[in-house]
Amino acid sequence: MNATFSATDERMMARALALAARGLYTTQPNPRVGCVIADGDTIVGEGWHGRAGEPHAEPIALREAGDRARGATVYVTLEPCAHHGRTPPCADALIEAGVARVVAATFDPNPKAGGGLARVHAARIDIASGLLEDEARALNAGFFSRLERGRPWVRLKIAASLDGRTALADGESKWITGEAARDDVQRWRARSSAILTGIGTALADDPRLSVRLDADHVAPLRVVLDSSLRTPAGSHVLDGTAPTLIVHATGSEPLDSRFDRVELFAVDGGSGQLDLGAVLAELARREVNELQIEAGPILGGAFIAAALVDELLLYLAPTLLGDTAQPMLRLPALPALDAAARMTLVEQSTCGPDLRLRLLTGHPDVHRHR
Ligand code: AOF
Ligand code: ZN
Repeated sequence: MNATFSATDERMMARALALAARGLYTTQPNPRVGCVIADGDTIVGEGWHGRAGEPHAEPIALREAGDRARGATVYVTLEPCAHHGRTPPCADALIEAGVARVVAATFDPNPKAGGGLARVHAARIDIASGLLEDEARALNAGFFSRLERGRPWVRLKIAASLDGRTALADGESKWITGEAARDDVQRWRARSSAILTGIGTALADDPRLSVRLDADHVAPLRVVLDSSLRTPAGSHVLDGTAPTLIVHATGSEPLDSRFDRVELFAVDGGSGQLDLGAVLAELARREVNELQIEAGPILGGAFIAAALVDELLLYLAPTLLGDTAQPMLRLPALPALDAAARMTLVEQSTCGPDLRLRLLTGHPDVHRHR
Protein backbone atom coordinates (compact mmCIF):
# COMPACT_ATOMS: atom_id res chain seq x y z
CA MET A 1 0.00 0.00 0.00
CA ASN A 2 1.46 3.38 -0.98
CA ALA A 3 -0.09 5.57 1.66
CA THR A 4 1.35 8.94 2.55
CA PHE A 5 1.95 9.68 6.16
CA SER A 6 2.17 12.93 8.11
CA ALA A 7 4.80 13.91 10.66
CA THR A 8 2.18 13.23 13.36
CA ASP A 9 1.60 9.76 11.94
CA GLU A 10 5.29 9.06 12.11
CA ARG A 11 5.66 10.36 15.64
CA MET A 12 2.72 8.27 16.83
CA MET A 13 4.01 5.10 15.21
CA ALA A 14 7.48 5.70 16.66
CA ARG A 15 5.82 5.91 20.06
CA ALA A 16 3.90 2.68 19.37
CA LEU A 17 7.19 0.98 18.48
CA ALA A 18 8.78 2.18 21.72
CA LEU A 19 5.82 0.71 23.62
CA ALA A 20 6.10 -2.56 21.69
CA ALA A 21 9.75 -2.85 22.73
CA ARG A 22 8.66 -3.06 26.36
CA GLY A 23 7.61 -6.62 25.58
CA LEU A 24 11.09 -7.50 24.36
CA TYR A 25 11.74 -10.16 27.00
CA THR A 26 8.23 -11.40 27.71
CA THR A 27 5.97 -11.90 24.67
CA GLN A 28 7.52 -15.16 23.44
CA PRO A 29 6.16 -16.86 21.33
CA ASN A 30 4.05 -13.85 20.39
CA PRO A 31 5.43 -10.78 18.64
CA ARG A 32 6.16 -7.54 20.46
CA VAL A 33 3.32 -5.17 19.58
CA GLY A 34 2.53 -1.61 20.63
CA CYS A 35 -0.50 0.61 20.01
CA VAL A 36 -1.23 4.32 20.28
CA ILE A 37 -4.69 5.84 19.86
CA ALA A 38 -4.62 9.53 18.96
CA ASP A 39 -7.13 12.26 18.42
CA GLY A 40 -5.14 14.47 16.06
CA ASP A 41 -1.96 15.35 17.93
CA THR A 42 -3.26 14.15 21.28
CA ILE A 43 -2.64 10.65 22.54
CA VAL A 44 -5.77 9.29 24.21
CA GLY A 45 -4.71 5.68 24.78
CA GLU A 46 -1.60 3.51 24.79
CA GLY A 47 -0.93 -0.17 25.16
CA TRP A 48 1.53 -2.95 24.50
CA HIS A 49 1.38 -6.70 24.49
CA GLY A 50 3.10 -8.08 27.58
CA ARG A 51 2.69 -11.84 27.54
CA ALA A 52 1.07 -14.59 25.49
CA GLY A 53 -2.38 -15.22 26.93
CA GLU A 54 -2.69 -11.66 28.17
CA PRO A 55 -4.47 -8.91 26.20
CA HIS A 56 -3.08 -7.65 22.92
CA ALA A 57 -1.88 -4.07 22.55
CA GLU A 58 -5.10 -2.70 21.03
CA PRO A 59 -7.65 -3.59 23.76
CA ILE A 60 -5.32 -2.14 26.38
CA ALA A 61 -5.08 1.13 24.47
CA LEU A 62 -8.85 1.10 23.82
CA ARG A 63 -9.57 0.69 27.51
CA GLU A 64 -7.47 3.74 28.32
CA ALA A 65 -9.04 5.78 25.52
CA GLY A 66 -12.64 4.94 26.48
CA ASP A 67 -15.12 7.12 24.56
CA ARG A 68 -12.31 9.17 23.10
CA ALA A 69 -11.51 6.26 20.76
CA ARG A 70 -14.57 7.20 18.67
CA GLY A 71 -13.34 8.98 15.53
CA ALA A 72 -9.68 8.58 16.57
CA THR A 73 -6.69 7.15 14.69
CA VAL A 74 -5.16 3.87 15.86
CA TYR A 75 -1.44 3.27 15.31
CA VAL A 76 -0.41 -0.33 15.75
CA THR A 77 2.96 -1.89 15.00
CA LEU A 78 1.40 -5.10 13.66
CA GLU A 79 -1.82 -5.56 11.73
CA PRO A 80 -4.67 -6.10 14.22
CA CYS A 81 -5.58 -9.76 14.56
CA ALA A 82 -8.80 -11.14 13.13
CA HIS A 83 -8.82 -14.39 15.05
CA HIS A 84 -10.04 -15.82 18.31
CA GLY A 85 -6.73 -17.02 19.74
CA ARG A 86 -5.94 -16.79 23.40
CA THR A 87 -7.84 -13.47 23.22
CA PRO A 88 -10.73 -12.15 21.03
CA PRO A 89 -10.05 -10.43 17.67
CA CYS A 90 -8.59 -6.93 17.97
CA ALA A 91 -10.09 -5.94 14.59
CA ASP A 92 -13.59 -6.40 16.02
CA ALA A 93 -12.75 -4.40 19.14
CA LEU A 94 -11.52 -1.50 16.97
CA ILE A 95 -14.66 -1.60 14.81
CA GLU A 96 -16.88 -1.66 17.86
CA ALA A 97 -15.08 1.32 19.39
CA GLY A 98 -15.89 3.40 16.30
CA VAL A 99 -12.36 4.44 15.41
CA ALA A 100 -11.97 6.42 12.18
CA ARG A 101 -8.63 5.18 10.91
CA VAL A 102 -6.22 2.30 11.55
CA VAL A 103 -2.54 2.60 10.60
CA ALA A 104 -0.43 -0.57 10.84
CA ALA A 105 3.34 -0.64 10.49
CA THR A 106 3.25 -4.05 8.87
CA PHE A 107 1.07 -7.04 8.04
CA ASP A 108 0.74 -10.04 10.32
CA PRO A 109 2.42 -13.05 8.67
CA ASN A 110 0.55 -15.43 10.98
CA PRO A 111 -2.04 -17.15 8.72
CA LYS A 112 -4.21 -17.88 11.77
CA ALA A 113 -4.36 -14.28 12.95
CA GLY A 114 -3.91 -12.05 9.89
CA GLY A 115 -6.58 -10.29 7.84
CA GLY A 116 -7.57 -7.74 10.45
CA LEU A 117 -6.87 -4.73 8.23
CA ALA A 118 -9.20 -6.04 5.53
CA ARG A 119 -11.88 -6.66 8.13
CA VAL A 120 -11.53 -3.15 9.49
CA HIS A 121 -11.66 -1.79 5.94
CA ALA A 122 -14.84 -3.76 5.23
CA ALA A 123 -16.39 -1.92 8.17
CA ARG A 124 -15.70 1.34 6.26
CA ILE A 125 -12.80 2.43 8.44
CA ASP A 126 -9.80 4.01 6.72
CA ILE A 127 -6.71 1.84 6.74
CA ALA A 128 -3.05 2.35 5.88
CA SER A 129 0.06 0.25 6.35
CA GLY A 130 3.81 0.38 5.80
CA LEU A 131 4.64 3.21 8.23
CA LEU A 132 8.04 2.47 9.87
CA GLU A 133 7.70 -1.04 8.50
CA ASP A 134 11.44 -1.83 8.54
CA GLU A 135 11.66 -0.92 12.21
CA ALA A 136 8.55 -2.94 13.04
CA ARG A 137 9.91 -5.99 11.23
CA ALA A 138 13.31 -5.62 12.88
CA LEU A 139 11.75 -5.60 16.34
CA ASN A 140 10.15 -8.95 15.53
CA ALA A 141 12.78 -10.37 13.18
CA GLY A 142 12.37 -13.76 14.85
CA PHE A 143 8.58 -13.85 14.56
CA PHE A 144 8.72 -12.91 10.88
CA SER A 145 11.51 -15.37 10.22
CA ARG A 146 9.62 -18.22 11.84
CA LEU A 147 6.40 -17.53 9.94
CA GLU A 148 7.89 -16.50 6.60
CA ARG A 149 10.93 -18.79 6.37
CA GLY A 150 9.96 -21.63 8.70
CA ARG A 151 13.08 -21.15 10.77
CA PRO A 152 14.13 -18.89 13.64
CA TRP A 153 16.15 -15.71 13.27
CA VAL A 154 19.63 -16.98 14.08
CA ARG A 155 22.09 -14.89 16.07
CA LEU A 156 25.59 -16.22 16.59
CA LYS A 157 27.29 -14.78 19.66
CA ILE A 158 31.08 -14.83 19.79
CA ALA A 159 33.47 -13.46 22.39
CA ALA A 160 37.01 -13.18 21.07
CA SER A 161 40.32 -11.47 21.47
CA LEU A 162 41.31 -8.67 19.14
CA ASP A 163 43.10 -11.23 16.99
CA GLY A 164 39.94 -13.31 16.71
CA ARG A 165 40.84 -16.07 19.15
CA THR A 166 38.21 -17.59 21.41
CA ALA A 167 40.21 -19.87 23.72
CA LEU A 168 43.77 -20.91 24.46
CA ALA A 169 45.07 -24.08 22.82
CA ASP A 170 44.13 -26.05 25.96
CA GLY A 171 40.54 -24.77 25.74
CA GLU A 172 40.71 -22.18 28.50
CA SER A 173 38.33 -19.36 27.61
CA LYS A 174 37.14 -17.86 30.92
CA TRP A 175 37.15 -14.91 30.67
CA ILE A 176 38.30 -13.20 27.51
CA THR A 177 35.73 -10.42 27.63
CA GLY A 178 34.83 -8.46 30.76
CA GLU A 179 31.86 -8.34 33.05
CA ALA A 180 29.99 -5.64 31.12
CA ALA A 181 30.08 -7.75 27.96
CA ARG A 182 28.94 -10.81 29.87
CA ASP A 183 26.03 -8.85 31.37
CA ASP A 184 25.15 -7.64 27.89
CA VAL A 185 25.04 -11.24 26.67
CA GLN A 186 22.44 -11.93 29.35
CA ARG A 187 20.14 -9.35 27.81
CA TRP A 188 20.52 -10.90 24.35
CA ARG A 189 19.82 -14.30 25.89
CA ALA A 190 16.73 -12.96 27.65
CA ARG A 191 15.17 -11.78 24.38
CA SER A 192 15.90 -15.10 22.69
CA SER A 193 13.38 -17.92 22.52
CA ALA A 194 16.17 -20.49 22.65
CA ILE A 195 19.91 -20.72 23.30
CA LEU A 196 21.84 -23.38 21.44
CA THR A 197 25.22 -24.93 22.04
CA GLY A 198 27.14 -28.01 20.94
CA ILE A 199 28.49 -31.02 22.74
CA GLY A 200 32.03 -29.61 22.59
CA THR A 201 31.03 -26.60 24.69
CA ALA A 202 28.80 -28.74 26.93
CA LEU A 203 31.77 -30.99 27.72
CA ALA A 204 34.35 -28.23 28.07
CA ASP A 205 32.39 -25.56 29.98
CA ASP A 206 29.29 -27.24 31.45
CA PRO A 207 27.24 -24.11 30.63
CA ARG A 208 23.90 -23.39 32.32
CA LEU A 209 22.46 -21.66 29.22
CA SER A 210 20.14 -19.83 31.58
CA VAL A 211 19.33 -16.15 31.90
CA ARG A 212 20.70 -14.28 34.88
CA LEU A 213 18.88 -10.99 34.69
CA ASP A 214 16.69 -9.06 37.13
CA ALA A 215 14.20 -8.07 34.44
CA ASP A 216 11.08 -10.17 33.93
CA HIS A 217 11.62 -12.60 31.05
CA VAL A 218 10.46 -15.90 29.61
CA ALA A 219 13.11 -18.59 30.15
CA PRO A 220 14.59 -19.56 26.77
CA LEU A 221 14.59 -23.17 25.66
CA ARG A 222 18.07 -24.69 26.11
CA VAL A 223 19.22 -26.66 23.08
CA VAL A 224 22.28 -28.90 22.91
CA LEU A 225 23.40 -30.54 19.67
CA ASP A 226 24.79 -33.84 20.89
CA SER A 227 24.93 -36.35 17.99
CA SER A 228 25.91 -39.39 19.99
CA LEU A 229 24.40 -38.39 23.35
CA ARG A 230 27.62 -37.76 25.21
CA THR A 231 26.31 -35.04 27.58
CA PRO A 232 27.57 -36.26 30.97
CA ALA A 233 25.30 -37.05 33.89
CA GLY A 234 25.26 -34.12 36.28
CA SER A 235 25.65 -31.49 33.54
CA HIS A 236 23.81 -28.25 34.21
CA VAL A 237 21.82 -28.59 30.99
CA LEU A 238 20.35 -31.88 32.22
CA ASP A 239 19.27 -30.50 35.61
CA GLY A 240 15.64 -29.84 34.63
CA THR A 241 15.70 -26.21 35.82
CA ALA A 242 14.64 -24.91 32.39
CA PRO A 243 12.99 -26.47 29.34
CA THR A 244 15.75 -28.31 27.48
CA LEU A 245 16.02 -30.09 24.15
CA ILE A 246 18.88 -32.44 23.35
CA VAL A 247 19.21 -33.05 19.61
CA HIS A 248 20.95 -36.25 18.62
CA ALA A 249 21.51 -38.29 15.49
CA THR A 250 18.89 -40.80 14.42
CA GLY A 251 20.04 -44.20 15.61
CA SER A 252 21.81 -43.09 18.77
CA GLU A 253 19.24 -43.78 21.44
CA PRO A 254 19.58 -43.06 25.16
CA LEU A 255 20.08 -46.19 27.24
CA ASP A 256 20.22 -44.60 30.66
CA SER A 257 18.42 -42.09 32.86
CA ARG A 258 20.66 -39.09 32.16
CA PHE A 259 18.00 -37.57 29.91
CA ASP A 260 14.95 -38.06 32.12
CA ARG A 261 14.45 -34.37 32.75
CA VAL A 262 14.91 -33.12 29.19
CA GLU A 263 13.34 -33.68 25.78
CA LEU A 264 15.16 -35.54 23.04
CA PHE A 265 14.83 -35.04 19.32
CA ALA A 266 16.52 -37.06 16.60
CA VAL A 267 17.61 -35.65 13.25
CA ASP A 268 19.58 -37.12 10.41
CA GLY A 269 23.26 -37.14 11.18
CA GLY A 270 24.67 -39.83 8.96
CA SER A 271 27.95 -38.12 8.12
CA GLY A 272 28.68 -37.25 11.73
CA GLN A 273 27.19 -33.79 11.23
CA LEU A 274 23.61 -33.18 12.31
CA ASP A 275 21.24 -31.76 9.70
CA LEU A 276 21.20 -28.14 10.90
CA GLY A 277 18.31 -27.17 8.64
CA ALA A 278 16.21 -29.91 10.27
CA VAL A 279 17.23 -28.63 13.71
CA LEU A 280 16.04 -25.12 12.82
CA ALA A 281 12.79 -26.42 11.32
CA GLU A 282 12.07 -28.28 14.55
CA LEU A 283 12.81 -25.17 16.61
CA ALA A 284 10.41 -23.15 14.45
CA ARG A 285 7.79 -25.84 15.00
CA ARG A 286 8.33 -25.26 18.71
CA GLU A 287 7.65 -21.54 18.15
CA VAL A 288 11.25 -20.41 18.56
CA ASN A 289 11.47 -16.90 17.13
CA GLU A 290 15.01 -15.76 17.98
CA LEU A 291 17.70 -18.37 18.42
CA GLN A 292 21.02 -17.45 20.00
CA ILE A 293 23.93 -19.76 19.27
CA GLU A 294 26.74 -19.82 21.81
CA ALA A 295 29.01 -22.55 20.60
CA GLY A 296 32.60 -23.32 19.74
CA PRO A 297 34.38 -22.78 16.41
CA ILE A 298 33.25 -26.07 14.87
CA LEU A 299 29.50 -25.72 15.36
CA GLY A 300 29.55 -21.95 14.80
CA GLY A 301 31.50 -22.50 11.59
CA ALA A 302 29.05 -25.19 10.46
CA PHE A 303 26.09 -22.82 10.89
CA ILE A 304 27.93 -20.04 9.01
CA ALA A 305 29.04 -22.40 6.23
CA ALA A 306 25.44 -23.59 5.84
CA ALA A 307 24.34 -19.94 5.46
CA LEU A 308 22.01 -20.34 8.45
CA VAL A 309 23.25 -17.37 10.49
CA ASP A 310 21.43 -14.05 10.18
CA GLU A 311 23.27 -11.96 12.71
CA LEU A 312 26.67 -11.97 14.35
CA LEU A 313 26.95 -10.54 17.87
CA LEU A 314 30.65 -10.13 18.33
CA TYR A 315 32.44 -9.01 21.49
CA LEU A 316 36.11 -8.18 21.01
CA ALA A 317 38.41 -7.85 24.01
CA PRO A 318 41.44 -5.57 23.67
CA THR A 319 43.93 -8.38 24.06
CA LEU A 320 45.97 -10.68 21.84
CA LEU A 321 46.05 -14.45 22.29
CA GLY A 322 48.28 -15.34 19.37
CA ASP A 323 48.12 -17.93 16.64
CA THR A 324 48.39 -20.97 18.88
CA ALA A 325 45.06 -20.06 20.44
CA GLN A 326 41.80 -21.39 19.01
CA PRO A 327 40.16 -19.61 16.07
CA MET A 328 36.79 -17.90 16.08
CA LEU A 329 35.28 -20.21 13.47
CA ARG A 330 36.35 -23.27 11.55
CA LEU A 331 35.37 -22.71 7.95
CA PRO A 332 36.24 -24.48 4.72
CA ALA A 333 39.18 -22.95 2.85
CA LEU A 334 38.23 -20.28 0.35
CA PRO A 335 39.24 -20.67 -3.30
CA ALA A 336 39.94 -16.93 -3.57
CA LEU A 337 39.56 -13.78 -1.52
CA ASP A 338 36.59 -12.54 -3.50
CA ALA A 339 34.69 -15.72 -2.58
CA ALA A 340 34.41 -14.51 1.01
CA ALA A 341 30.88 -13.34 1.83
CA ARG A 342 30.72 -9.75 3.08
CA MET A 343 28.61 -8.90 6.09
CA THR A 344 27.08 -5.56 6.96
CA LEU A 345 28.14 -3.83 10.12
CA VAL A 346 24.96 -2.37 11.63
CA GLU A 347 26.06 -1.38 15.10
CA GLN A 348 29.26 -0.69 16.99
CA SER A 349 29.43 0.11 20.65
CA THR A 350 31.47 -0.65 23.72
CA CYS A 351 30.75 -2.80 26.76
CA GLY A 352 33.19 -1.63 29.41
CA PRO A 353 36.65 -2.20 27.93
CA ASP A 354 35.36 -4.42 25.12
CA LEU A 355 34.06 -3.65 21.68
CA ARG A 356 30.64 -4.92 20.59
CA LEU A 357 29.86 -5.31 16.92
CA ARG A 358 26.60 -6.39 15.38
CA LEU A 359 26.71 -7.62 11.80
CA LEU A 360 24.07 -8.92 9.46
CA THR A 361 24.79 -11.57 6.88
CA GLY A 362 21.70 -10.87 4.76
CA HIS A 363 19.48 -7.89 4.09
CA PRO A 364 20.82 -4.75 5.74
CA ASP A 365 17.73 -2.61 5.17
CA VAL A 366 15.27 -4.90 6.92
CA HIS A 367 16.81 -5.51 10.31
CA ARG A 368 18.74 -2.46 11.29
CA HIS A 369 17.06 -1.95 14.66
CA ARG A 370 17.32 -3.91 17.90
C1 AOF B 1 -2.55 -8.08 17.68
N1 AOF B 1 -2.11 -7.36 18.74
O1 AOF B 1 -0.79 -7.09 20.49
C2 AOF B 1 -0.50 -9.02 19.21
C3 AOF B 1 -0.94 -9.74 18.07
O2 AOF B 1 -2.68 -16.41 20.95
P1 AOF B 1 -3.02 -14.97 20.86
O3 AOF B 1 -4.50 -14.70 20.92
O4 AOF B 1 -2.25 -14.11 21.82
O5 AOF B 1 -2.62 -14.50 19.39
C4 AOF B 1 -1.29 -14.49 19.02
C5 AOF B 1 -1.16 -14.00 17.60
O6 AOF B 1 -1.78 -12.73 17.48
C6 AOF B 1 0.29 -13.79 17.22
O7 AOF B 1 0.86 -14.95 16.68
C7 AOF B 1 0.18 -12.68 16.21
O8 AOF B 1 -0.20 -13.18 14.95
C8 AOF B 1 -0.94 -11.84 16.78
N2 AOF B 1 -0.35 -10.88 17.74
N3 AOF B 1 -1.93 -9.23 17.33
O9 AOF B 1 -3.52 -7.69 17.02
C9 AOF B 1 -1.14 -7.77 19.51
N4 AOF B 1 0.48 -9.50 20.01
ZN1 ZN C 1 -5.10 -9.01 18.60
